[in-house]
Amino acid sequence: MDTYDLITRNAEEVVTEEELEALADDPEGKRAYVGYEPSGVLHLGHLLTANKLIDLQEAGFEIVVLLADVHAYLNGKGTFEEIRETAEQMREQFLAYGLDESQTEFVYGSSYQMDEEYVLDVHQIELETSLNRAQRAMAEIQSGETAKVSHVVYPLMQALDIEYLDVDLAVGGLDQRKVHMLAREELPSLDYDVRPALHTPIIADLISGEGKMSSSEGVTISMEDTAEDLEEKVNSAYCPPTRDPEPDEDGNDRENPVLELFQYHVFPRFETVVVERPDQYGGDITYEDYEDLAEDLESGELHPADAKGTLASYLDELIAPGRERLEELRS
Ligand code: IYR
Repeated sequence: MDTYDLITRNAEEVVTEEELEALADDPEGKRAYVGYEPSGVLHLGHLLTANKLIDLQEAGFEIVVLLADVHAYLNGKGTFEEIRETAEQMREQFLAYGLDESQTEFVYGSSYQMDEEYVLDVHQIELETSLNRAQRAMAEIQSGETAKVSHVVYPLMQALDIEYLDVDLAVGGLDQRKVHMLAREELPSLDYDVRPALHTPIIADLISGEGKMSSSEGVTISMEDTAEDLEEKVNSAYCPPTRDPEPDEDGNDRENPVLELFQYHVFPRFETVVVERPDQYGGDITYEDYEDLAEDLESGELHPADAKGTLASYLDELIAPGRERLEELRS
């Protein structure tokens, strides 16, 4: 796979393609980052962006993981002390999951976000940005019903992080796009450069196949799940054997969470996927790419129960090292 294809595979949106192409032409020593509000246990939402970080490492990028402790605090996620404690666990789980330690720098937001220079820049960008704009940028990130003053400072700081961490690329879920757009618009007013952004999709809820899968709503899969939990969750997942006849507004006719998990979580991390079946049901099938598996499921060649069993065991393999690390940390 060429570098551009590798770094953009499974991305929902790239802003802009030309800027990403320029990075792909010369990736050595380039820096890409994702920020995470610390939480004790990683779930699939975190792992989706982590998969992209692993692709970027394979392409030669250096990775910065921002442990966004101040942002979590501004978003009402707990006391500063509590947040700091979970950040360390988060770092350990990312490393266990497969980020290459020698190519990953973990940075606490609080290590520079209280510096005088940063704080003055926050105030300058506050002066440049309308209240309305900042609130809109937070619509998909804000936790809690009531918008607090902290919620409008949050996206402005996230925009500045791009400059202060000296990164060439900002990565995030599609829920981060409005913050990245705000950054592209406002950083030049502080004489800082615009950087490209890459957004991963939001995966459908496991059970309904709609909306987003996150820890706060619906069912998600996390680093804490045992093999049995995974089997149970995957077995109850929505998995229509045929394509949805009514595409959603993006023209997507395939909101099958089982297929999405194969596409975004399993195939990027395994060269081949083997569905084990007894001989009387056709024997094992080996897939080298996602499309072949999706076609077989949709044509009836692959039974949803076999797809689900296979999915649960590959997910188990992916999360087992992180799950073990968490157990060690807690004992
Ligand atoms: N807004 C992110 C957390 C975050 C991301 C980046 I990139 C930052 O520079 C700061 C915070 C979230 O919703 O988790």
